[in-house]
Amino acid sequence: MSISRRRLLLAGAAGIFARPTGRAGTAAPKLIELSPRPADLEMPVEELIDQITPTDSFFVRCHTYTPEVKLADWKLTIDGLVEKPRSFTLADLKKLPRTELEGVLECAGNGRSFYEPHMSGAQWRFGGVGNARWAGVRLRDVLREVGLKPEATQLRLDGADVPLGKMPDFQRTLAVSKGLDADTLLAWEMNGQPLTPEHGFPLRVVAPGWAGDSWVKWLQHIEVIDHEFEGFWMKTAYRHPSHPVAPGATVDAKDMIPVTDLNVKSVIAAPGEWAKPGLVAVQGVAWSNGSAIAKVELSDDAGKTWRTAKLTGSATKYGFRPWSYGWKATEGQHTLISRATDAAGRTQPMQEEWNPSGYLWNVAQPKSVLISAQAPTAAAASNAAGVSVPEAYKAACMSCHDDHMMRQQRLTRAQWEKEIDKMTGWGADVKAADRPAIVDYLAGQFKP
Ligand SMILES: Nc1nc2c(c(=O)[nH]1)N[C@H]1C(S)=C(S)[C@@H](COP(=O)(O)O)O[C@H]1N2
Ligand SMILES: [Mo]
Repeated sequence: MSISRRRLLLAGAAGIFARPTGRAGTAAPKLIELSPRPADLEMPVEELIDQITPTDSFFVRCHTYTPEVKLADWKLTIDGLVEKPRSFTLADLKKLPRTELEGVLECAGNGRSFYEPHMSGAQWRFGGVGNARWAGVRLRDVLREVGLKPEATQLRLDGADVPLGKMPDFQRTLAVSKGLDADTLLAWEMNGQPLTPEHGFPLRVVAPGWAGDSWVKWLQHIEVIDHEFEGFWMKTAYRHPSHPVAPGATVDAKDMIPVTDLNVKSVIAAPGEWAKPGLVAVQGVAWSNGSAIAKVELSDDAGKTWRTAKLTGSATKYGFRPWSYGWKATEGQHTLISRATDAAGRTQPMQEEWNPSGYLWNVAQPKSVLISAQAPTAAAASNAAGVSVPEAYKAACMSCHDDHMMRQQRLTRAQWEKEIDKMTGWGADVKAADRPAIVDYLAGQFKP
Protein backbone atom coordinates (compact mmCIF):
# COMPACT_ATOMS: atom_id res chain seq x y z
CA MET A 1 0.00 0.00 0.00
CA SER A 2 1.35 3.39 -0.87
CA ILE A 3 1.86 6.00 1.80
CA SER A 4 -0.74 8.31 0.36
CA ARG A 5 -3.31 5.52 0.15
CA ARG A 6 -2.73 4.73 3.81
CA ARG A 7 -2.93 8.39 4.70
CA LEU A 8 -6.16 8.60 2.78
CA LEU A 9 -7.73 5.68 4.64
CA LEU A 10 -6.53 6.90 8.01
CA ALA A 11 -7.96 10.31 7.31
CA GLY A 12 -11.26 8.71 6.38
CA ALA A 13 -11.34 6.42 9.41
CA ALA A 14 -10.55 9.21 11.83
CA GLY A 15 -13.07 11.51 10.27
CA ILE A 16 -10.36 14.06 9.60
CA PHE A 17 -10.77 15.71 6.30
CA ALA A 18 -8.05 18.25 6.48
CA ARG A 19 -5.61 17.85 3.62
CA PRO A 20 -2.63 15.66 4.45
CA THR A 21 0.32 17.78 5.44
CA GLY A 22 3.35 17.76 3.23
CA ARG A 23 5.76 20.17 1.68
CA ALA A 24 4.32 23.60 2.32
CA GLY A 25 4.47 26.67 0.14
CA THR A 26 4.75 24.97 -3.23
CA ALA A 27 2.75 27.68 -4.97
CA ALA A 28 4.78 30.55 -6.32
CA PRO A 29 2.84 33.74 -5.62
CA LYS A 30 2.60 34.67 -9.29
CA LEU A 31 0.83 31.51 -10.36
CA ILE A 32 -2.93 30.93 -10.56
CA GLU A 33 -3.96 27.94 -8.46
CA LEU A 34 -6.21 25.66 -10.46
CA SER A 35 -5.55 23.13 -7.73
CA PRO A 36 -3.14 23.81 -4.86
CA ARG A 37 -2.73 20.12 -3.96
CA PRO A 38 -2.08 18.15 -6.13
CA ALA A 39 -0.41 21.19 -7.65
CA ASP A 40 -1.88 22.50 -10.89
CA LEU A 41 -0.62 26.05 -11.20
CA GLU A 42 -1.07 28.27 -14.23
CA MET A 43 0.98 31.25 -15.37
CA PRO A 44 -1.03 34.46 -15.88
CA VAL A 45 -1.39 35.28 -19.59
CA GLU A 46 0.34 38.66 -19.24
CA GLU A 47 3.62 36.86 -18.52
CA LEU A 48 3.67 35.13 -21.93
CA ILE A 49 5.96 37.86 -23.20
CA ASP A 50 9.58 36.86 -22.51
CA GLN A 51 11.48 34.24 -24.44
CA ILE A 52 12.50 32.35 -21.29
CA THR A 53 9.98 31.71 -18.53
CA PRO A 54 11.50 32.18 -15.06
CA THR A 55 11.22 28.97 -13.03
CA ASP A 56 9.10 30.57 -10.31
CA SER A 57 6.52 31.64 -12.94
CA PHE A 58 6.56 28.29 -14.74
CA PHE A 59 3.28 26.35 -14.66
CA VAL A 60 3.09 23.14 -12.64
CA ARG A 61 1.03 20.07 -13.46
CA CYS A 62 1.00 17.13 -11.04
CA HIS A 63 -1.45 14.24 -11.04
CA THR A 64 -0.64 13.49 -7.43
CA TYR A 65 1.42 14.99 -4.61
CA THR A 66 4.96 16.11 -5.33
CA PRO A 67 7.32 13.41 -4.01
CA GLU A 68 10.27 14.50 -1.92
CA VAL A 69 13.17 12.68 -3.51
CA LYS A 70 16.44 12.51 -1.56
CA LEU A 71 19.40 12.42 -3.90
CA ALA A 72 21.26 9.97 -1.64
CA ASP A 73 18.46 7.40 -2.06
CA TRP A 74 17.74 8.09 -5.70
CA LYS A 75 18.91 6.21 -8.77
CA LEU A 76 17.69 5.66 -12.30
CA THR A 77 17.25 1.99 -13.18
CA ILE A 78 17.06 0.82 -16.78
CA ASP A 79 15.99 -2.75 -17.43
CA GLY A 80 13.80 -4.85 -19.70
CA LEU A 81 14.96 -5.45 -23.27
CA VAL A 82 18.54 -4.27 -22.76
CA GLU A 83 21.90 -6.04 -22.95
CA LYS A 84 23.20 -4.73 -19.60
CA PRO A 85 20.50 -3.62 -17.13
CA ARG A 86 21.90 -1.17 -14.61
CA SER A 87 21.27 1.73 -12.28
CA PHE A 88 22.77 5.21 -12.56
CA THR A 89 23.36 7.80 -9.88
CA LEU A 90 23.20 11.44 -10.89
CA ALA A 91 27.01 11.50 -10.75
CA ASP A 92 27.10 8.58 -13.22
CA LEU A 93 24.84 10.46 -15.63
CA LYS A 94 26.93 13.62 -15.30
CA LYS A 95 29.93 11.72 -16.71
CA LEU A 96 28.13 11.49 -20.07
CA PRO A 97 28.32 14.46 -22.50
CA ARG A 98 26.27 17.39 -21.21
CA THR A 99 23.64 18.79 -23.58
CA GLU A 100 21.46 21.89 -23.31
CA LEU A 101 18.49 23.11 -25.23
CA GLU A 102 15.70 25.65 -24.99
CA GLY A 103 12.29 24.07 -25.24
CA VAL A 104 8.61 24.77 -24.70
CA LEU A 105 6.83 22.56 -22.22
CA GLU A 106 3.05 22.76 -22.73
CA CYS A 107 0.39 20.69 -21.05
CA ALA A 108 -1.79 18.87 -23.59
CA GLY A 109 -4.78 20.32 -21.71
CA ASN A 110 -3.65 23.96 -22.01
CA GLY A 111 -6.65 25.98 -23.29
CA ARG A 112 -9.14 23.26 -22.34
CA SER A 113 -11.47 25.81 -20.69
CA PHE A 114 -12.16 27.41 -24.09
CA TYR A 115 -13.68 24.35 -25.74
CA GLU A 116 -17.44 24.28 -26.35
CA PRO A 117 -19.02 22.03 -25.22
CA HIS A 118 -16.99 21.97 -22.01
CA MET A 119 -15.39 18.85 -20.70
CA SER A 120 -14.07 17.91 -17.27
CA GLY A 121 -10.42 18.23 -16.32
CA ALA A 122 -8.18 21.05 -15.12
CA GLN A 123 -9.59 24.22 -16.72
CA TRP A 124 -6.40 25.66 -18.17
CA ARG A 125 -6.64 28.99 -19.95
CA PHE A 126 -3.44 30.30 -21.58
CA GLY A 127 -0.67 29.67 -19.07
CA GLY A 128 -0.25 25.88 -19.00
CA VAL A 129 2.92 26.47 -20.98
CA GLY A 130 6.44 27.82 -20.47
CA ASN A 131 9.83 27.87 -22.15
CA ALA A 132 12.98 26.94 -20.24
CA ARG A 133 16.59 26.14 -20.88
CA TRP A 134 17.04 22.45 -20.00
CA ALA A 135 20.38 20.75 -19.36
CA GLY A 136 21.25 17.11 -18.90
CA VAL A 137 22.26 14.21 -21.10
CA ARG A 138 20.84 12.81 -24.28
CA LEU A 139 18.56 9.87 -23.50
CA ARG A 140 20.20 8.03 -26.42
CA ASP A 141 23.63 8.32 -24.77
CA VAL A 142 22.21 6.71 -21.64
CA LEU A 143 20.49 3.98 -23.68
CA ARG A 144 23.80 3.30 -25.44
CA GLU A 145 25.29 2.45 -22.01
CA VAL A 146 22.75 -0.35 -21.48
CA GLY A 147 22.39 -1.45 -25.13
CA LEU A 148 18.88 -1.80 -26.57
CA LYS A 149 17.92 -5.25 -27.81
CA PRO A 150 16.69 -5.31 -31.44
CA GLU A 151 13.07 -6.03 -30.45
CA ALA A 152 12.82 -2.88 -28.26
CA THR A 153 10.06 -0.49 -29.41
CA GLN A 154 8.82 1.43 -26.35
CA LEU A 155 10.32 2.93 -23.20
CA ARG A 156 8.08 2.74 -20.13
CA LEU A 157 8.89 5.75 -17.96
CA ASP A 158 8.05 5.82 -14.25
CA GLY A 159 8.58 8.62 -11.77
CA ALA A 160 8.79 8.57 -7.98
CA ASP A 161 5.28 9.97 -7.48
CA VAL A 162 2.78 7.59 -5.89
CA PRO A 163 -0.89 7.58 -6.89
CA LEU A 164 -3.72 8.70 -4.63
CA GLY A 165 -6.21 6.04 -3.65
CA LYS A 166 -6.71 3.53 -6.45
CA MET A 167 -5.85 6.03 -9.14
CA PRO A 168 -3.57 4.37 -11.70
CA ASP A 169 0.14 5.19 -11.37
CA PHE A 170 1.30 7.88 -13.80
CA GLN A 171 3.45 5.96 -16.27
CA ARG A 172 4.02 6.85 -19.86
CA THR A 173 5.70 5.13 -22.75
CA LEU A 174 7.85 6.90 -25.29
CA ALA A 175 8.50 5.33 -28.69
CA VAL A 176 12.13 4.24 -29.00
CA SER A 177 12.40 6.46 -32.10
CA LYS A 178 11.62 9.57 -29.98
CA GLY A 179 13.91 8.26 -27.23
CA LEU A 180 16.80 8.04 -29.70
CA ASP A 181 16.18 11.55 -31.10
CA ALA A 182 19.26 13.68 -30.46
CA ASP A 183 17.07 16.33 -28.77
CA THR A 184 15.37 14.06 -26.23
CA LEU A 185 17.07 14.62 -22.89
CA LEU A 186 17.17 13.43 -19.33
CA ALA A 187 17.53 16.80 -17.63
CA TRP A 188 18.63 17.74 -14.13
CA GLU A 189 18.78 21.47 -14.74
CA MET A 190 16.12 24.06 -15.60
CA ASN A 191 17.21 27.64 -16.34
CA GLY A 192 20.69 26.99 -14.93
CA GLN A 193 19.55 25.56 -11.59
CA PRO A 194 18.88 22.03 -10.37
CA LEU A 195 15.25 21.04 -11.01
CA THR A 196 12.91 22.15 -8.23
CA PRO A 197 10.79 19.45 -6.55
CA GLU A 198 7.66 20.57 -8.49
CA HIS A 199 9.45 20.33 -11.82
CA GLY A 200 10.84 16.86 -11.22
CA PHE A 201 13.96 16.88 -9.00
CA PRO A 202 16.35 15.22 -9.55
CA LEU A 203 15.73 14.10 -13.16
CA ARG A 204 13.02 14.49 -15.78
CA VAL A 205 12.41 13.68 -19.40
CA VAL A 206 12.62 16.55 -21.89
CA ALA A 207 10.74 15.57 -25.07
CA PRO A 208 10.90 18.82 -27.06
CA GLY A 209 8.11 19.41 -29.56
CA TRP A 210 5.83 17.01 -27.69
CA ALA A 211 3.12 17.77 -25.14
CA GLY A 212 3.98 17.75 -21.42
CA ASP A 213 2.58 14.32 -20.57
CA SER A 214 5.68 12.71 -22.11
CA TRP A 215 8.02 14.85 -19.98
CA VAL A 216 8.01 12.44 -17.01
CA LYS A 217 9.20 14.01 -13.76
CA TRP A 218 11.10 12.42 -10.83
CA LEU A 219 12.21 9.73 -13.30
CA GLN A 220 13.54 6.63 -11.57
CA HIS A 221 12.81 3.69 -13.84
CA ILE A 222 12.89 3.02 -17.58
CA GLU A 223 11.69 -0.40 -18.68
CA VAL A 224 12.39 -1.21 -22.31
CA ILE A 225 9.50 -3.18 -23.83
CA ASP A 226 8.37 -4.41 -27.24
CA HIS A 227 4.67 -3.49 -27.23
CA GLU A 228 2.24 -0.66 -26.72
CA PHE A 229 1.87 -0.15 -22.99
CA GLU A 230 -1.64 -0.85 -21.62
CA GLY A 231 -1.63 1.55 -18.65
CA PHE A 232 -4.42 4.10 -18.10
CA TRP A 233 -2.25 7.13 -18.90
CA MET A 234 -1.47 5.68 -22.34
CA LYS A 235 -4.59 3.70 -23.25
CA THR A 236 -7.29 6.08 -21.96
CA ALA A 237 -5.80 9.46 -21.09
CA TYR A 238 -3.80 11.60 -23.51
CA ARG A 239 -5.50 10.30 -26.62
CA HIS A 240 -7.34 12.33 -29.22
CA PRO A 241 -9.24 11.49 -32.41
CA SER A 242 -7.17 10.72 -35.50
CA HIS A 243 -9.67 12.68 -37.65
CA PRO A 244 -11.97 15.69 -37.08
CA VAL A 245 -15.09 14.97 -35.00
CA ALA A 246 -18.27 16.96 -34.35
CA PRO A 247 -18.24 19.04 -31.13
CA GLY A 248 -19.56 16.91 -28.27
CA ALA A 249 -19.28 13.64 -30.23
CA THR A 250 -18.52 10.33 -28.53
CA VAL A 251 -15.47 8.91 -30.25
CA ASP A 252 -14.81 5.20 -30.62
CA ALA A 253 -11.67 4.08 -28.76
CA LYS A 254 -10.24 2.60 -31.97
CA ASP A 255 -10.23 6.07 -33.55
CA MET A 256 -8.17 7.59 -30.74
CA ILE A 257 -4.40 8.02 -31.04
CA PRO A 258 -1.84 9.20 -28.47
CA VAL A 259 -1.11 12.92 -28.16
CA THR A 260 2.44 13.62 -29.32
CA ASP A 261 3.32 16.84 -31.20
CA LEU A 262 2.32 20.31 -30.07
CA ASN A 263 0.34 22.55 -32.38
CA VAL A 264 1.50 25.88 -33.77
CA LYS A 265 0.20 28.60 -31.45
CA SER A 266 0.52 32.25 -30.42
CA VAL A 267 -0.83 34.19 -27.47
CA ILE A 268 -1.45 37.90 -26.89
CA ALA A 269 0.01 38.88 -23.52
CA ALA A 270 -0.23 42.66 -23.83
CA PRO A 271 -2.19 44.86 -23.77
CA GLY A 272 -4.64 43.67 -21.14
CA GLU A 273 -8.35 44.45 -21.37
CA TRP A 274 -7.79 48.19 -21.46
CA ALA A 275 -5.22 50.64 -22.90
CA LYS A 276 -5.07 54.36 -23.65
CA PRO A 277 -5.40 55.60 -27.25
CA GLY A 278 -2.17 56.03 -29.22
CA LEU A 279 0.64 53.65 -30.03
CA VAL A 280 0.06 50.41 -28.09
CA ALA A 281 2.63 47.60 -28.06
CA VAL A 282 0.80 44.35 -28.80
CA GLN A 283 3.10 41.58 -27.60
CA GLY A 284 3.18 37.89 -26.96
CA VAL A 285 4.96 34.65 -27.79
CA ALA A 286 4.51 31.95 -30.44
CA TRP A 287 5.70 28.35 -30.60
CA SER A 288 5.26 25.09 -32.46
CA ASN A 289 6.40 21.46 -32.37
CA GLY A 290 10.05 21.79 -33.41
CA SER A 291 9.50 23.87 -36.48
CA ALA A 292 10.64 27.48 -36.08
CA ILE A 293 8.01 30.23 -36.13
CA ALA A 294 7.99 31.77 -39.63
CA LYS A 295 5.52 34.59 -39.00
CA VAL A 296 2.98 36.05 -36.63
CA GLU A 297 0.14 38.15 -38.02
CA LEU A 298 -2.13 40.49 -36.14
CA SER A 299 -5.66 41.62 -36.89
CA ASP A 300 -7.41 44.53 -35.12
CA ASP A 301 -10.71 44.05 -36.95
CA ALA A 302 -11.73 40.57 -35.79
CA GLY A 303 -9.85 38.81 -38.61
CA LYS A 304 -10.89 40.78 -41.69
CA THR A 305 -7.40 42.14 -42.37
CA TRP A 306 -4.00 41.03 -41.14
CA ARG A 307 -0.66 42.81 -40.61
CA THR A 308 2.69 41.11 -40.00
CA ALA A 309 4.11 41.41 -36.49
CA LYS A 310 7.82 41.73 -35.79
CA LEU A 311 9.57 38.60 -34.50
CA THR A 312 11.86 39.63 -31.64
CA GLY A 313 14.15 37.58 -29.40
CA SER A 314 16.02 34.77 -31.15
CA ALA A 315 14.91 31.91 -33.38
CA THR A 316 15.18 28.46 -31.81
CA LYS A 317 13.87 25.09 -32.89
CA TYR A 318 11.74 24.35 -29.83
CA GLY A 319 11.48 27.59 -27.84
CA PHE A 320 9.12 30.54 -27.57
CA ARG A 321 9.48 33.20 -30.25
CA PRO A 322 8.53 36.60 -28.83
CA TRP A 323 6.75 39.00 -31.19
CA SER A 324 5.44 42.53 -31.09
CA TYR A 325 3.35 44.91 -33.14
CA GLY A 326 3.04 48.68 -32.83
CA TRP A 327 -0.72 49.24 -32.96
CA LYS A 328 -2.20 52.68 -33.56
CA ALA A 329 -5.15 52.32 -31.24
CA THR A 330 -8.20 54.57 -31.46
CA GLU A 331 -11.03 54.97 -28.92
CA GLY A 332 -13.51 52.11 -28.81
CA GLN A 333 -13.86 48.39 -28.17
CA HIS A 334 -11.56 46.40 -30.48
CA THR A 335 -11.00 42.72 -31.21
CA LEU A 336 -7.37 41.69 -31.63
CA ILE A 337 -6.35 38.28 -33.00
CA SER A 338 -2.83 36.90 -33.41
CA ARG A 339 -2.09 34.05 -35.77
CA ALA A 340 1.23 32.17 -36.04
CA THR A 341 2.60 30.13 -38.94
CA ASP A 342 5.59 27.80 -38.58
CA ALA A 343 8.37 26.95 -41.02
CA ALA A 344 6.54 23.75 -41.98
CA GLY A 345 3.63 25.92 -43.17
CA ARG A 346 1.17 25.11 -40.39
CA THR A 347 -1.08 28.01 -39.33
CA GLN A 348 -3.41 28.39 -36.37
CA PRO A 349 -7.05 27.59 -37.22
CA MET A 350 -9.81 30.18 -36.77
CA GLN A 351 -12.28 27.55 -35.52
CA GLU A 352 -11.80 25.00 -32.74
CA GLU A 353 -11.14 21.39 -33.63
CA TRP A 354 -13.07 19.83 -30.77
CA ASN A 355 -11.86 16.63 -29.13
CA PRO A 356 -13.34 14.78 -26.14
CA SER A 357 -10.59 15.54 -23.59
CA GLY A 358 -9.90 19.07 -24.78
CA TYR A 359 -6.28 18.65 -25.85
CA LEU A 360 -3.96 20.90 -27.86
CA TRP A 361 -6.18 24.01 -28.12
CA ASN A 362 -4.57 26.38 -30.64
CA VAL A 363 -7.32 28.55 -32.10
CA ALA A 364 -6.26 32.03 -33.26
CA GLN A 365 -8.13 33.59 -30.40
CA PRO A 366 -9.98 36.92 -30.36
CA LYS A 367 -9.10 39.24 -27.50
CA SER A 368 -11.34 42.18 -26.69
CA VAL A 369 -9.51 45.39 -25.75
CA LEU A 370 -11.13 48.64 -24.66
CA ILE A 371 -9.24 51.72 -25.84
CA SER A 372 -10.21 54.78 -23.85
CA ALA A 373 -8.49 57.62 -22.04
CA GLN A 374 -10.11 56.54 -18.76
CA ALA A 375 -9.71 53.15 -17.12
CA PRO A 376 -13.05 51.32 -16.91
CA THR A 377 -14.52 50.97 -13.42
CA ALA A 378 -14.23 47.41 -12.14
CA ALA A 379 -17.44 45.48 -12.63
CA ALA A 380 -19.07 44.54 -9.35
CA ALA A 381 -17.80 41.10 -8.42
CA SER A 382 -20.58 38.58 -8.74
CA ASN A 383 -20.88 36.52 -5.61
CA ALA A 384 -22.78 33.28 -5.45
CA ALA A 385 -25.45 33.19 -2.76
CA GLY A 386 -24.28 31.33 0.32
CA VAL A 387 -25.14 27.74 -0.52
CA SER A 388 -24.02 25.43 2.25
CA VAL A 389 -21.49 22.79 1.36
CA PRO A 390 -22.69 19.24 2.15
CA GLU A 391 -20.56 17.41 4.72
CA ALA A 392 -20.71 14.26 2.56
CA TYR A 393 -19.05 16.17 -0.26
CA LYS A 394 -16.24 17.38 1.98
CA ALA A 395 -15.73 13.87 3.31
CA ALA A 396 -15.72 12.06 -0.01
CA CYS A 397 -13.89 14.56 -2.18
CA MET A 398 -11.71 16.72 -0.03
CA SER A 399 -9.76 13.94 1.68
CA CYS A 400 -7.54 13.85 -1.43
CA HIS A 401 -7.77 17.29 -2.98
CA ASP A 402 -8.98 20.83 -2.46
CA ASP A 403 -12.24 21.78 -4.08
CA HIS A 404 -10.55 24.17 -6.54
CA MET A 405 -10.70 21.33 -9.05
CA MET A 406 -14.51 21.14 -8.79
CA ARG A 407 -15.04 24.90 -8.65
CA GLN A 408 -13.43 25.44 -12.05
CA GLN A 409 -15.64 22.89 -13.86
CA ARG A 410 -18.82 23.72 -15.72
CA LEU A 411 -20.39 20.31 -16.16
CA THR A 412 -23.86 18.92 -16.70
CA ARG A 413 -25.43 16.55 -14.16
CA ALA A 414 -24.63 13.59 -16.43
CA GLN A 415 -21.00 14.70 -16.64
CA TRP A 416 -20.81 15.02 -12.84
CA GLU A 417 -22.26 11.50 -12.47
CA LYS A 418 -19.45 10.23 -14.71
CA GLU A 419 -16.83 12.11 -12.69
CA ILE A 420 -18.11 10.56 -9.46
CA ASP A 421 -17.99 7.10 -11.05
CA LYS A 422 -14.38 7.70 -12.05
CA MET A 423 -13.43 8.94 -8.59
CA THR A 424 -15.15 6.10 -6.74
CA GLY A 425 -13.30 3.76 -9.09
CA TRP A 426 -10.11 5.43 -7.90
CA GLY A 427 -11.02 4.86 -4.28
CA ALA A 428 -13.11 7.89 -3.25
CA ASP A 429 -15.44 6.86 -0.45
CA VAL A 430 -18.84 8.00 -1.76
CA LYS A 431 -21.60 6.29 0.24
CA ALA A 432 -24.69 5.40 -1.79
CA ALA A 433 -26.88 7.37 0.63
CA ASP A 434 -24.72 10.48 0.24
CA ARG A 435 -24.37 10.38 -3.50
CA PRO A 436 -27.58 12.28 -4.42
CA ALA A 437 -26.65 15.20 -2.15
CA ILE A 438 -23.17 15.34 -3.65
CA VAL A 439 -24.49 15.23 -7.21
CA ASP A 440 -27.10 17.90 -6.41
CA TYR A 441 -24.48 20.16 -4.97
CA LEU A 442 -22.00 19.72 -7.83
CA ALA A 443 -24.61 19.95 -10.57
CA GLY A 444 -26.22 22.97 -8.90
CA GLN A 445 -23.03 24.93 -8.24
CA PHE A 446 -20.69 24.06 -11.05
CA LYS A 447 -22.79 23.92 -14.17
CA PRO A 448 -22.29 24.97 -17.81
N1 LIG B 1 5.93 11.55 -12.77
C1 LIG B 1 5.12 12.49 -13.30
N2 LIG B 1 5.55 13.17 -14.38
C2 LIG B 1 4.78 14.12 -14.96
C3 LIG B 1 3.48 14.40 -14.45
C4 LIG B 1 3.05 13.69 -13.30
O1 LIG B 1 1.94 13.89 -12.78
N3 LIG B 1 3.90 12.73 -12.76
N4 LIG B 1 2.70 15.32 -15.11
C5 LIG B 1 2.98 15.47 -16.54
C6 LIG B 1 2.23 16.50 -17.21
S1 LIG B 1 0.64 16.10 -17.66
C7 LIG B 1 2.79 17.69 -17.57
S2 LIG B 1 1.92 18.83 -18.48
C8 LIG B 1 4.17 18.04 -17.19
C9 LIG B 1 4.20 19.34 -16.40
O2 LIG B 1 5.51 19.66 -16.04
P1 LIG B 1 5.78 20.85 -15.01
O3 LIG B 1 4.97 20.60 -13.78
O4 LIG B 1 7.24 20.85 -14.77
O5 LIG B 1 5.35 22.13 -15.69
O6 LIG B 1 4.77 17.03 -16.39
C10 LIG B 1 4.46 15.71 -16.79
N5 LIG B 1 5.26 14.77 -16.02
MO1 LIG C 1 -0.27 17.78 -18.94
